[in-house]
Amino acid sequence: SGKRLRVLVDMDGVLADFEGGFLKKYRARYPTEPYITLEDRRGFWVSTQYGQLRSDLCEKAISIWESKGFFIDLDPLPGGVEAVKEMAEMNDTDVFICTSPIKHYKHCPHEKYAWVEKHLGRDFLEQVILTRDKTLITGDLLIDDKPDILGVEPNPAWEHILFSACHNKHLPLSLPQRRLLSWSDDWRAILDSKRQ
Ligand code: UMP
Repeated sequence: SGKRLRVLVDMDGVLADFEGGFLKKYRARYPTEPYITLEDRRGFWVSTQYGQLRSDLCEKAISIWESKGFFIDLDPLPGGVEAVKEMAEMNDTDVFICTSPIKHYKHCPHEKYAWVEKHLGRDFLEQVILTRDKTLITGDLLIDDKPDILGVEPNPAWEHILFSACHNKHLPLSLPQRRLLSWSDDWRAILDSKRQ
């Protein structure tokens, strides 16, 4: 009983394998340039770490996700699509996919919708929220791999659950922040902990 639970689920790094897709296409396009293995990734911004490796590699990295086909070609992360479908079928539960498009808008917003249609079905397009500021969106939970989710709202409605990724797994968890280690981890218990 009580009110419905609203869960916001991030896309890149949570449902779609942004890091794996990036590295594969970067190495194919720039086979002679240095790269950062997923094991050595640190920090949310791929472009920042590539820029630290060599300054011109920042824009080469950016060229990868600004290219046509980058976002639609991302593989689903293990268990993510299944978890979101199961969540959406749960009683008193609303699920939204909350994702920030890149500012180079030629391909990304279109391909994010196309990815949802391809992997979750046409009806799921109703659940897509594209925003550059997730603090404005109300929800009980936001499952996201970005450690710091900031915007104009200083007190967002949601509790941020940090979804583990190659770039954040070494970070000490700033209490009381909770983590979801993968979609094999107990996401159902996290949802239940927020129900009235
Ligand atoms: N992104 C960048 N630069 C990076 C890494 C990611 O612009 O170095 C993009 C990819 C996603 C967006 O479109 O940022 C992150 O969106 P969220 O995962 O926070 O929704």
